[in-house]
Amino acid sequence: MNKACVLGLGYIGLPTALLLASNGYEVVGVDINKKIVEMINEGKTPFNEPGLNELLKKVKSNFIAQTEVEDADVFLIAVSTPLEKSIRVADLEYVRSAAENIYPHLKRGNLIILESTVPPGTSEKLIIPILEKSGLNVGEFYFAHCPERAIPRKTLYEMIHNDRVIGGYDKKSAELAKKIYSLFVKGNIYLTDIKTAEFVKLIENTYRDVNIALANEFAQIAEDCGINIWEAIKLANKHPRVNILKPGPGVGGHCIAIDPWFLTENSTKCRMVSLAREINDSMPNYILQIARSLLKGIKDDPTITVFGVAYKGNIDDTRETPALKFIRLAENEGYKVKCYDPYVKEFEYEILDLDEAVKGSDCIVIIADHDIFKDIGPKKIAKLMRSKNIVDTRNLLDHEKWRKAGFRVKVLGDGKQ
Ligand code: SAJ
Repeated sequence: MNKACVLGLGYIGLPTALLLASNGYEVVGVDINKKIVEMINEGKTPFNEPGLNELLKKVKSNFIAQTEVEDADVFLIAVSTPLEKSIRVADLEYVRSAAENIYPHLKRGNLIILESTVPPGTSEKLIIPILEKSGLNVGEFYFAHCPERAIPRKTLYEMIHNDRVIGGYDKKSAELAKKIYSLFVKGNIYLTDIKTAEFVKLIENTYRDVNIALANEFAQIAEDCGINIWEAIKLANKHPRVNILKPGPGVGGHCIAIDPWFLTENSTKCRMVSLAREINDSMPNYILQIARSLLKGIKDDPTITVFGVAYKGNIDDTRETPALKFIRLAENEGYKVKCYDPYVKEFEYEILDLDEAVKGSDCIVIIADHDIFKDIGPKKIAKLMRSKNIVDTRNLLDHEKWRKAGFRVKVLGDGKQ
């Protein structure tokens, strides 16, 4: 087996394809988006990820991007699985279509690996039957699910160093997939059945979502109790078995804000799972409540400046960002909203430069915790703003410095202020 066809050249598919190519595979990367394919073939990556550009240049001789699937020994599916938001059901159209595009090329002995996150049972109920339209039965071709685990900004590092879980249709499928991942994975590789692997991925992200929800609830309780949650969490985490996560303006990103809902498709017992989602989804409303208290009395075009529209700090990714909900809610209440984000190039709202974004504004609200915000001097900003208010939802800034420059500062979860 030495030729792979990777379907989906996004945040997971592209780095995986390049890692395979840099480890001896001849790789064809497939994406339906012509623009992305052209960019990649010109040696440019469509998103920022440390090390990815360099890797793309390195594998030039045995990697090509194109829009059509072709024959290969291994087919790896890494397309996205969005959520149909109004009904909270996985939209499996892209994985379904990937399988439809693969089956005409399937030959006995080929291996198909699904990396995309799916509700438990999807591989067996939906994907394998499509692949069997090739006239081959699973067993004649091999099938494995190996959910991705890499975090943006550290994707390549984590793809190489994290442990992986592989669910195989049978032992041979799992072993074949393991052999391929072993080419670049330095972590341990654990084998199981397909449905368990699908479930494991979902409970990993749900675990994080529930724990962020707990931190967000603690932040609100702390405010009621006159406690600073950031100090309290730091102290609680000195306990050897406690590790409370950080409160914030809500959970974004393509995975944690979505995957927990996939668990709810086959079970009616997802109470904590759903509640955590709702708590995290309500955080933009809570942050607006804080901003509203600072903006009281400003009648003439009250204006909010959002710092950081990315879904988290130091990245340019705005998928499912809580900033969007915050902005919509603020606009619905009649606030004018301006955005500043030094990382993000494309967003539903115009991204302004710093001076323009704060000029005439009444309140800064930090949504994404970009470290670069710590270097901003409050004195200069104070001169440009109409009213000097700031809401720090990430406990990012040196608050004393901002207070000295005349700002009223509200920190999420600080009941002492
Ligand atoms: N967040 C908080 N408080 C925290 C940690 C995170 O509010 O203490 C927020 C972030 O600001 C962000 C969201 O949660 O809006 C998610 O960020 P994240 O860093 O927790 O995770 P992602 O979405 O970037 O990546 C996750 C990872 N999953 C886990 O850590 C269990 C990653 O390993 C997965 O590969 C990825 O989802 C995925 O693609 O499934």
